[in-house]
Amino acid sequence: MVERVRAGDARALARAISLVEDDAPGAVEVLSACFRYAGDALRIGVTGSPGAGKSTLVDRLARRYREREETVGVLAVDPTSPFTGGAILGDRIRMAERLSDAGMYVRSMATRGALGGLAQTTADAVTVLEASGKQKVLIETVGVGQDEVDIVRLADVTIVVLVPGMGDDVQSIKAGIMEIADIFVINKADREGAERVEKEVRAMQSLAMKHSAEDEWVPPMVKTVATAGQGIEELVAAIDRMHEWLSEGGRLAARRRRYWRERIVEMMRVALLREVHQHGFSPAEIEEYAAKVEQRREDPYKLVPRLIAERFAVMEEGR
Ligand SMILES: Nc1nc2c(ncn2[C@@H]2O[C@H](COP(=O)(O)OP(=O)(O)O)[C@@H](O)[C@H]2O)c(=O)[nH]1
Ligand SMILES: [Mg+2]
Repeated sequence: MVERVRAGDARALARAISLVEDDAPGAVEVLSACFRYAGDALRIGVTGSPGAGKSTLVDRLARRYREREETVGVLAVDPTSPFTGGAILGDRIRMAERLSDAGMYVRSMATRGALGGLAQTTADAVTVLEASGKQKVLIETVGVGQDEVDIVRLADVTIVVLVPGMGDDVQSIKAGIMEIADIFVINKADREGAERVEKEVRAMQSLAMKHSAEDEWVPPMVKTVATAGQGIEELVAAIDRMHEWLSEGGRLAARRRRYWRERIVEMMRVALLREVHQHGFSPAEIEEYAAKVEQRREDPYKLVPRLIAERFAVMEEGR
């Protein structure tokens, strides 16, 4: 399967990502095989409020890269509508015309992975996309919860999409998004108030920059009208500049190391949880402990460490 993925076979790619998404048997082997061929793509995260125009932008960016004859993988992560699939369906239709292009692969991720969560599943899907030789991987995600911030961390370049008339949203940008933004896009610049958003972000930037180091990247601001393809060229140029900057002095490597520091710990957590699940602790057993704790026949603060110690003993014996 991995050989076919590497050859760019879209069906094999789809199957491999599904395998990973479902955490099906063989998923780890596929990922491990893919990992050897991953790491060469530029990962571009696009985040922002629902309706900001992320999908429209991603579609435009993807087209532009295809014009430059670069291969593109797109992951649209939208945890806000896992059941109705509203936005996701829209994305699919919009992207459908690109399905016949072998140099491009588009995928919606709407499921939450069993133990690792959406961020891990997305990261794993990116690994598969990279193994397929995609040069640019675009990851679209709604910038709301922690899961989404974790998804963005996996990107080499993070684009934060803002729109005029957000009002209080600018306050929430201050909170977290300011730190993760490498490039600001002010989309829907055809609407009233684009200048105001720009001014507000610049004001926040100049405050933040008083504390920043000399050689730090100053996130540029690009105004776009995604629906009309306006500003896309400037955005692509900004991404290229960021890519160049990252490539100098080992910055990209440092960024990815920082990511892996967190990811490895997260993978350990998941691996441990998996061990715990696999070595007993059936729901019935948990139910029994729950009842005992509720009846105050067990102290959970003593019970859990004891159970863990017992389980580790079992794991050791199993080796
Ligand atoms: N006026 C205007 N509408 C836009 C622009 N970009 C996207 N839209 C529209 O905004 C809506 C949401 O776009 P979409 O890309 O699905 O946003 P997402 O939820 O962030 O992915 C759609 O109806 C788009 O056609 C823009 O630059 N100007
Ligand atoms: Mg979207």
